Amino acid sequence: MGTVEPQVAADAQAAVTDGFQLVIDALKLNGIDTIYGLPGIPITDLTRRAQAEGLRVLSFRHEQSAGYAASIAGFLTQKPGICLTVSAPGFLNGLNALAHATTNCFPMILVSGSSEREIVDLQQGDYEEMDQLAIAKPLAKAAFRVLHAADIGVGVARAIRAAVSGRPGGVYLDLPAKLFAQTIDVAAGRSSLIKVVDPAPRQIPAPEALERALDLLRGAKKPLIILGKGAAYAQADADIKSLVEKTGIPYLPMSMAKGLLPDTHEQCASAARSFVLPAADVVMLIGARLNWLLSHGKGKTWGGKGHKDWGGQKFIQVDISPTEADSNVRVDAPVVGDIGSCVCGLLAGLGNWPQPPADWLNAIHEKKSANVAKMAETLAKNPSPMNFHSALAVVRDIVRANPDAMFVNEGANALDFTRSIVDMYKPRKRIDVGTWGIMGVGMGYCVAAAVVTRQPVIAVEGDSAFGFSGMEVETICRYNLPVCVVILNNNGVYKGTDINPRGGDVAPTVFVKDARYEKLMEAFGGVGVYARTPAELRQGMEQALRSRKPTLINAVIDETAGTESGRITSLNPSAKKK
Ligand SMILES: Cc1ncc(C[n+]2csc(CCOP(=O)(O)OP(=O)(O)O)c2C)c(N)n1
Ligand SMILES: [Mg+2]
Repeated sequence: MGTVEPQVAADAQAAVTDGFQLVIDALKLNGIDTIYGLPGIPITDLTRRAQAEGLRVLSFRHEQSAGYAASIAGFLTQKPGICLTVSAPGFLNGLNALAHATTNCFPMILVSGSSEREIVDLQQGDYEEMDQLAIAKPLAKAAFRVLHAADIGVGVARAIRAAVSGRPGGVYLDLPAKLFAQTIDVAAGRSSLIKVVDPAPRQIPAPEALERALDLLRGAKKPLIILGKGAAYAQADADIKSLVEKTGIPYLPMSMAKGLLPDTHEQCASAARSFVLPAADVVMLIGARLNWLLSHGKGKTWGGKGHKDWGGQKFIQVDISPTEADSNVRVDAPVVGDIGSCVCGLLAGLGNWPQPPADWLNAIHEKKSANVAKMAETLAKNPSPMNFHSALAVVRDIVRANPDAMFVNEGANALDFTRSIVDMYKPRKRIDVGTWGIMGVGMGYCVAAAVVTRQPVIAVEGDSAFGFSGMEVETICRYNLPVCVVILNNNGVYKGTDINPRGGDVAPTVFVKDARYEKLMEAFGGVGVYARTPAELRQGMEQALRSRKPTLINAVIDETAGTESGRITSLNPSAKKK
């Protein structure tokens, strides 16, 4: 019988599982197949074992990029994007993305290893000592710590529910080093795991709220619909399109809602934005908040006399959160529920819907036509050096020809001009700086967009914006992702012409002149293109989309072309001083 003994021992050994394994099992059980992270103590073996178990583990050069990737994966998939970091400094590098996810309502879980509780709590100076849970809490929708292997299932389940239910957000999950090596009985481990049932339950709006909203909208003389990224997140594309088309109401897409209906749709009022906002009498917000991006629903943008005066509009607000209404101005008809259920309810109640008054539609049409014609004239010019417009006329054509490509955008002028010039044709294609106007999301977004959608990715980046995540071009090359980065290079932040009046150092907004960013991509085996004309840019982009090779096009833009802060010059305190 002696020969059987090793088998018994092996069985006995196999009859336990550990913290590493339970974390992996819990994620897999809940359909999570990708981890965005950066290895090191105490999570290196978690990344190795996750990969060995068939999870896709994408390693970044900086946790911030991994975090942004996870956050946008959450936006695109409605499943929490997982960012995995080491303790203290790694955790802090990921924290920006966690806060970004919470602010933008993207479901994400920052999973971070942490140091020994006993030492951290007595502040005895552990390796990478930090009370991470306390620091994460105010920046996250929820924050949890797991101390026992048997609780990993509950911890992961709670994190998933918190991230995706109701208004989605960033969740922090703290896993101390000791947890990973803890062993428990395999059967007990298995039964401790939870497959989350209905993680983001539908929230049905009240019938009277729908009726109130429809009554208000029906009586409007100058109705307007504003679609926010909450509407894009909801994946209720067909119903949203149907609601807009059946009501015949003009609509404005917020930046990341572009493409929910094609920007070329006849009801799209983007080209007449500064006309419709002050003129509208009833505005229905769908998954859009009245924050700074909509001038808080008041002030001159909305036809108010002073910069804080109400313009007289009545608002209908369709939102998942009951506390969103009245955040800035009175909301006369809040409709609270998930966007899909709300839009479905509104559609059901339309009945014999009267089309909006013709004079309203005609006035918008007139403004639109005039502005579109003016823009066409500007875009047709071919100045030398190239400016934002002549470069973006090329990008606009390429996106029109490749409507399935994902589109990443950050910068100031590089953002604002692109948003207004480059039309989107399909939902959730455009991903950008979001609620905060944050720089640094670029390359992380590119990685996640390529991995999640398997579509080619086009990124239009300011040269400053690109710098925040530029090292991730190595990540893009390593995973051989079909990403075409276009840097609109104007030698600096806003423009490259500032002068330091004292001489010596260059001005704070100015970079090295004629920097050759394309060589960064070549350094890792990708394709670099130096483009000084629209024709060279077009050729580079077409080639990149054909080859699906990682490509970086350094598009040289007139360094005098930008304006201070792009389109938000008015937020600069110096502008307020006047
Ligand atoms: C994390 C972060 N840091 C700083 C800023 C301030 N900021 C706004 S736009 C911008 C860069 C603008 O320059 P660039 O990307 O080159 O765009 P350009 O206007 O030159 O086209 C900066 C630094 C920010 N928004 N986010
Ligand atoms: Mg610039």
